Amino acid sequence: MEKTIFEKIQDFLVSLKMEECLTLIKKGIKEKIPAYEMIMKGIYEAMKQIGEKFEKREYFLAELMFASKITNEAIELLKPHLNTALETSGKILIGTVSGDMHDIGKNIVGTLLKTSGIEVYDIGVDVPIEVWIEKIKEIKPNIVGLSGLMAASVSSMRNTIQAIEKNQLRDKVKIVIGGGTVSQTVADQIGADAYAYDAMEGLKIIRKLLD
Ligand code: B12
Repeated sequence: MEKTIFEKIQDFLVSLKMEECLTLIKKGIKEKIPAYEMIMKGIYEAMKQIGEKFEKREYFLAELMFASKITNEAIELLKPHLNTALETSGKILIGTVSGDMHDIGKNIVGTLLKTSGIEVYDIGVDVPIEVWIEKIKEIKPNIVGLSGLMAASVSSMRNTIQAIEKNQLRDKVKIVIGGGTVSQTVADQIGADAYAYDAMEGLKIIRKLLD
């Protein structure tokens, strides 16, 4: 059986064939394959496989960095083709916590939320606690989304939430966490309101919190 376009995107991305991967995505766009599906069934699945290769020491940092370059370029190509809701329904401040530079997952979540009508303020990676506080005061988001992929990010998340409490901002925002090393248990332990396993679940949870 011939492989689906999503499987082909996965194959090109996992084998780090940048030009082939981006050309296929452009073809998918032309053929009106839903952009969101190309992200979730193609890119997201490929990044999981790349993560496994890193764990098995088949891939090293150079390969990971190149894969993230391809991923970010692919998402830029797909962004304009994600359906966008017309009305905005709330604001989220999203970023990767202090000490952590991983941003592919956060970027996917941000893109998906944007297309569903949520105003997204992405403050980047390795965000210091003071910046979270300053931005919460300035933007007054309904939701704060903390992303973190490393074991050390759990304590960064906890410290960020404690600072939000200390600054008397905790009752003004709902806090959602996501990323490889976190879970519902972690969310309960560090005082977040919710945990999301992936972008789609994040969207559902955030929509519920905004109701
Ligand atoms: C790509 C990658 C990198 C790239 C990152 C590029 C980039 N621009 O992001 C590079 C090469 C730079 C990198 C660097 C490092 N990495 Co790295 N990296 C990865 C890898 C392979 C994939 C991560 C990824 O992008 N996944 C794909 C995305 C789509 O998935 P995701 O992030 O989980 O996001 C989804 C959900 O979690 C959720 N989500 C995520 N955030 C949020 C937020 C909210 C609010 C919500 C609702 C949902 C949500 O939705 C997303 C979409 O569905 C992982 C392995 C893995 N299995 O995860 C290691 C991994 C995270 N890295 C790891 C390590 C150790 C490092 C380095 C320290 C390596 C080194 N020795 O230098 C450095 C860290 C630098 C730093 N200070 O951050 C470890 C962490 C181990 C640990 N438990 O602490 C991992 C787990 C690999 C491993 N098994 O050892 N890495």
